[in-house]
Amino acid sequence: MTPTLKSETPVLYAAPLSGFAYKVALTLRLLGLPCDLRVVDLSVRRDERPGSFRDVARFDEVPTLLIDGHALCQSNAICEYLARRQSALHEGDESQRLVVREWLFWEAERIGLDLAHCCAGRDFGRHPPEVLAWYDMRAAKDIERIAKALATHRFLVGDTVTIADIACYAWLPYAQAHGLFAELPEPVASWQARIEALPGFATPSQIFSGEAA
Ligand SMILES: N[C@@H](CCC(=O)N[C@@H](CS)C(=O)NCC(=O)O)C(=O)O
Repeated sequence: MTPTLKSETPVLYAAPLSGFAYKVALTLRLLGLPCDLRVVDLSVRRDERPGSFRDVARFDEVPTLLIDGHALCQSNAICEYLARRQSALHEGDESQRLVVREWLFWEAERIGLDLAHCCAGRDFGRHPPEVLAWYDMRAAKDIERIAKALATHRFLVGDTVTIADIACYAWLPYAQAHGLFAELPEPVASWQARIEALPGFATPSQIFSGEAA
């Protein structure tokens, strides 16, 4: 499939259990950008997935977003593109922009590994218990890191929500659905509530059931 042109509705290839895909779907919603959500069945072998997805998914992964003639992959790269395109969900000055990027790279290295595996380990039951415990321990440290950053301001980079917050938040509802981090420490609990009160916010189940369309 040819990536969508500027005038066309973006197409988002996603999967309901993917916090990475949810991150992009949520960012689109917060930016008020409708998308055509196409669910990819990740239980199907990679080489047997629809050609329309395989043709555009550079890493064979969701999320992949077709927008403005591009086929974009990697959730944080996609969020950066969307924030720049819409001039929203990012901080104004250069030093804050750089801090947003630092958080995006930190998220990819930590939450995108730790919380993602806490969830995948429970969803698919393929992680040995000691491996799951290791991810749980690291995820708890990630929450501590977020708590430290929020000690002095309302969001991770100042008092305005940015894609850094959305990136670091996206796996949290999935972990909580598994009973993890149900009792978040302050100030993380208030930060979560602030994100969930943003106009356009929708939960993973609202997005993937079509309830939030
Ligand atoms: N670093 C990527 C991670 C994306 C990723 O790992 N997606 C998983 C689903 S959570 C996937 O599509 N895996 C391909 C497969 O299961 O075959 C991002 O941030 O977008």
